[in-house]
Amino acid sequence: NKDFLQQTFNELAANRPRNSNAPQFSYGTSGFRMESSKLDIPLFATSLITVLRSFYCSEFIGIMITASHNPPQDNGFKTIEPHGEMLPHDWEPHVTAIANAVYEGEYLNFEKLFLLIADDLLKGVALEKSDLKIILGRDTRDSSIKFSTFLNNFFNKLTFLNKKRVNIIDYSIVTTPQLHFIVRKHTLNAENTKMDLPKEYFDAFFKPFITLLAQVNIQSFKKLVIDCANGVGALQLEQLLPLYEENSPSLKLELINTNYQDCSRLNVECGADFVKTNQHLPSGISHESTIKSDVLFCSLDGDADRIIFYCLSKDKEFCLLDGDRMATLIGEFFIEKLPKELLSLIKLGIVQTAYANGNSTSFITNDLNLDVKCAKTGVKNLHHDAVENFDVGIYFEANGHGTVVFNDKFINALSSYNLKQFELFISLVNQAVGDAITDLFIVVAILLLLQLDPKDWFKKYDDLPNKLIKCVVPNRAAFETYDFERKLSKPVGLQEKINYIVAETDNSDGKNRCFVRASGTEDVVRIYCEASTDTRVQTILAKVLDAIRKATDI
Ligand code: G16
Repeated sequence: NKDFLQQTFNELAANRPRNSNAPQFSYGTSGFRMESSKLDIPLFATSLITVLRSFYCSEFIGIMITASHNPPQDNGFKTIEPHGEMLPHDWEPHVTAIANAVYEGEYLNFEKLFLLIADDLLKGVALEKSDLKIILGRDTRDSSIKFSTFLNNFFNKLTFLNKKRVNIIDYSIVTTPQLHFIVRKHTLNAENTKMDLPKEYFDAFFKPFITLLAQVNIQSFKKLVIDCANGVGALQLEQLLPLYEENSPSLKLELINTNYQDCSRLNVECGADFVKTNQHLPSGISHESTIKSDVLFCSLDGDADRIIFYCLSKDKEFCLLDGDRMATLIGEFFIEKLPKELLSLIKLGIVQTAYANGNSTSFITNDLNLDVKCAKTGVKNLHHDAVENFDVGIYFEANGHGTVVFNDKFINALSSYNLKQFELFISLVNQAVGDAITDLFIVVAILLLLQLDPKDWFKKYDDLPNKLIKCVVPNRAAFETYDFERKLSKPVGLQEKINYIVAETDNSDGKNRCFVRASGTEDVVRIYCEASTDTRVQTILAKVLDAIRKATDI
């Protein structure tokens, strides 16, 4: 297959500059992600690492084509492991290296590089016995169809040339968490043929949700308005709604921003990222909804892997119920519903990132008395830390991306108590990955089981005023961090300036906090700041922005 691979790579790389101006690709926070016209080489690199990974694991490997919260013109790819996790950290540099093959004379050094990597990674793997097993999924973006067609053609051609058995299962348009779920299901069930994904997914999570709803008295709120970001979440929830209504629950569901057919509207003025960053309602919320006080709102993002809740106070003020609030709510629910004796046997804790509001971290430590860990941005990092540190690990990024993971020790301990409703509750959790739809079920179930009004959920603690902004810089790779991304080691001298700005702005209560890091999904650096007043936040941000501009000569 060597010639075929080299030829494909050369074709895709035909326009790649031969000098140091060639773009540098990086398999970042969530795989490759950028403006879709630049993605040909990253797509090829992703398909090759998937081939190697499938041979290595001798199992199905998934590829999801999505740029999630990014604007409609972007796209991206990430691979999914047999049990639903992300690509292992130590394989990331290899896929990055393949994408960054450079010219040696007339030819790209791709072939040499790829063979070296393949030899190294597949040492000791009995290749003659392994078949290629790949599962594909995509979001609703226009460019996703083109990439999906390339992958299908490419893998099929590989079969033909290599006389290997290739099993490609294409699930077409799915949410990212659904693809994680189905890859895991194929592996666990040793299933080699296409499954009925909507049925499997809804049987696993939706049926227990309906059963739970039938057991509770719906009082704390009467309606849930779901902003679908004009993405794939709309398509999936529209299939679910009639089934939901068949059971005539007294909690009404209303879907808004459901135009997934028009990709130009994806994530525009709506969706989880928009609501969290701007801290206000998305477009499409009806006046009628906002005047009623018993309405809870939520927003999914473009591929339905994150969710943000919000409600309006009696004075119609916007109350954001973000990932920090979901983590604390779930923590509180476990503490309240599990017997003390059981809690004393297990390690229950929460994983956050540097973006977590300082007051949420204090609430976890001081009010919930739970252990809290900080991880680098990226659910893969939080997932890892939750599994490594806790028997029940609750992990959420402030942006609404997260889930809960349990180990066998917890499940065994739980089984010795007769807690049927709690067992039903934990079956709502998609442990493979953060999932907006199952997180929706979890949060609604907890609010109803605790009879907690969303406004009272909001009053559990006060967020410190905060703001997250973006800044376009000439080269975001020049920004390097340490201490879980809370400090910059490069550009040299910038961290000292940020420290000075944070200290010189009125900081009598020591609450000022500001950090800068390069995004792994957008071509920007992100600046986060929190303090006791909005004025302090604005002052710090303006000065830090200025310091970044000077440090990068914009
Ligand atoms: C992805 C990751 C998240 C991360 C977000 C922003 O979300 O899965 O873990 O928080 O990007 O990352 P960054 O700040 O590096 O751009 P999504 O929903 O876009 O897949």
